[in-house]
Amino acid sequence: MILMKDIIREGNVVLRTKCEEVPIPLSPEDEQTIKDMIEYLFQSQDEDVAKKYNLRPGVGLAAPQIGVCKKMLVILAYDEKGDSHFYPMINPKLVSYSEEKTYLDSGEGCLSVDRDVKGYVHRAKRVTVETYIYSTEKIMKVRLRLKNYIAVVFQHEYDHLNGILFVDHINKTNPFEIVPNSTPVDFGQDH
Ligand code: K3U
Ligand code: NI
Repeated sequence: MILMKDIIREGNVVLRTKCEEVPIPLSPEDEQTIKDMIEYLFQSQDEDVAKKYNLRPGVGLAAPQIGVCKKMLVILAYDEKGDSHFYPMINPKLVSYSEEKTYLDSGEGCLSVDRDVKGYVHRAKRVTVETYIYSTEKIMKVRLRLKNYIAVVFQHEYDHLNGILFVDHINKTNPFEIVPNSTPVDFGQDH
């Protein structure tokens, strides 16, 4: 089980390293890594388990955040319409992205960044991703089109595989700068 003490924090070189491709089929060790990442996200979103083990809730996790420099990431999140998205990705590749941009009004957070960093992170509103999707039965290569909030979460996690943190994207002199062609993710009024 992954605990907060196992999460690599800002300042560690692992978070600044470009990750390596994962051989398919997965080695038992790589399979255990992605299973552990999946388990962390489910447990961190379960109020009772999170409280018991003092887990910070996450909607995404990338392998370097647990000290493994390999191209694996998991997303477990609800989009702005309330639909659930679960993507355990191996060797994801961002193949295209929109010129139109989006950002989270509340900014972004990161399990690897303990400080509260304010400011907007402008990201592509739509992305196309080619990736292997992990399941215990079989690993499938797919092409996914992600938009709005889920596209933001994907790009945050994908950045981790390339040694980039969300703080790198925030304009230092004007953190709340609005760039051309960028609109906030619309969560409606109940969010
Ligand atoms: O955004 C977070 C959240 C948690 C529970 C419910 C709703 C939202 C927590 S921060 C988070 O999940 C990071 C995870 C990280 F650091 F490991 F990558 C991912 C993320 C946060 C915000 C925007 C995009 C991605
Ligand atoms: Ni992060």
